[in-house]
Amino acid sequence: MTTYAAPGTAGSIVSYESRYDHFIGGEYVPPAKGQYFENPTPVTGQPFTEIARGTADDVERALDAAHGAAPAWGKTSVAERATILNRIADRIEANLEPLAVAESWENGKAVRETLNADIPLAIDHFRYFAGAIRAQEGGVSEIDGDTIAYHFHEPLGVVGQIIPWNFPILMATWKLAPALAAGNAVVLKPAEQTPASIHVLMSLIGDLLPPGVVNIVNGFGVEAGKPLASNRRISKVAFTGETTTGRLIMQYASENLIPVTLELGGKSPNIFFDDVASADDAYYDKALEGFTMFALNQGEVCTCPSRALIQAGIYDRFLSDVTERTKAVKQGHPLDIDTMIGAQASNDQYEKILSYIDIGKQEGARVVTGGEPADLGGELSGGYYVQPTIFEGHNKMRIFQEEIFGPVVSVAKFDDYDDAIKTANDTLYGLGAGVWSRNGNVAYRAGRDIQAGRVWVNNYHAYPAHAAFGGYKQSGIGRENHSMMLDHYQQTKNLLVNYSENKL
Ligand code: TXE
Repeated sequence: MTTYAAPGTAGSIVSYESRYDHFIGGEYVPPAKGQYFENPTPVTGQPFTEIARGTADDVERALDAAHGAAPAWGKTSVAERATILNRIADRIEANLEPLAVAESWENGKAVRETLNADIPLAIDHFRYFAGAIRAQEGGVSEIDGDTIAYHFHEPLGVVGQIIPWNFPILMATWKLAPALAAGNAVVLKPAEQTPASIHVLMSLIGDLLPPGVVNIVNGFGVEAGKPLASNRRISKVAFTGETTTGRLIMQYASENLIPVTLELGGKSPNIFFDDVASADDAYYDKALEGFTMFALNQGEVCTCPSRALIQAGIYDRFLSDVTERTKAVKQGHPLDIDTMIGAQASNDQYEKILSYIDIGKQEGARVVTGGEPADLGGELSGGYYVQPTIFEGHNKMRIFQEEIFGPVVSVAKFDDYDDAIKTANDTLYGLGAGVWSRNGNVAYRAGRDIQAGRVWVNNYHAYPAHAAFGGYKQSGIGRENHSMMLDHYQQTKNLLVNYSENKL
């Protein structure tokens, strides 16, 4: 068994600074108001570093730097930008283990996930957008024999980005890679729960970018996020977070008439049709695994398959098998490579999840397994651990309708195809969904009938860089990943040229 040494202890491959300022114009800048806040690790609940508490003055300073850098950056050749993005990817790859440990320590997630998913996906994302911008072409329309309409892609200029705490480095990457590829300068605000991971990342890649192209302002939502999102000096705002916060971001943006992309909450259905259990084979095993993915990343995923719908014919057997599988999920120290589920990212999130577990019990849902905080003893007693929990109930319950964002799945039975689709779509959200069937026609039709931006068929929780990701309904606006994301960071210049030398 491998256990990485905790940052700050002997043998650790990560050392955090004792304090992180803002990263502005290529250097570390103390907060204008001189205030800092403590950053605890959810692994033990103990503070491990302190962070500059950003305010509007810091945002303005970062915007000054970004505006200073944007014109030159926007004029670099795509080959040059692609080379820089590839260098960033290489630098991250060379530091995969320290970054994985840094993110686990700050967020509480299992290091096997950061090593095998979060950081490799971030590397691939930078490489993908390096390629996508090289491959992008403009358009030419022949209006008549003398007149041509050229369509050029131009950057927006300076963009604002606000990210959450559930995948700090990957969420920063999803925002930064397309924005930089398209030639924009950025001011990014990390979540107040996980800013240090972003600074560990910037300490590794900051020197690869011209000063001012990427600026990081730390701080809280209203104090630092609002002055950024509502600022007249940004040309676009990209946000990932809660749906209610997304509404505010859109209000701010409407004042300045700038575009928004929003990745918001979800309550994703994961549907298992009867034929899943027609044989006891590798496919059935994969489906069981697909169910337990509700606990992946401690359930702190906007596409968490938090509503499992199981067809009546296999209901008892399937629920029994997935319950055994869920009980076998190893919960423990996030830096132990065998750990499958670690700590919730913050005390607030821990309390929120436990309150939803209480709500589920009060609503009359049956706890099939879990349903309690997990006390792992020793130094982990101060951390934020929750048992993977399966509830059985019905889709009108709050635990089926509201985003819990924890390792909690609510299970209901369905009779036939129409019943499954009706229940799946009976939600405010439309971010992700899963469909499990050996019958290609059923799987295809269900995939088309579910109102969600991403439907996984016979798999779940895969996030390749070249597959579009985003929400229907109240799960958001716009898409991330895929080359179509470049559209959200560019504007089209149309040059309408008449080459005739004759009089009009
Ligand atoms: O989200 P917020 P929180 C959901 C999840 C979670 C809940 C609350 O259900 O339990 O949201 O999490 C910044 N102007 N998701 O409170 O507040 C904030 O500082 C500008 C789903 O963390 O939306 C942080 O950087 N910015 C989600 C970011 O917004 C503001 C991931 C997200 O914080 C702001 C995270 C304001 N007025 C939570 N208020 C997903 N879709 O994956 C806050 N912020």
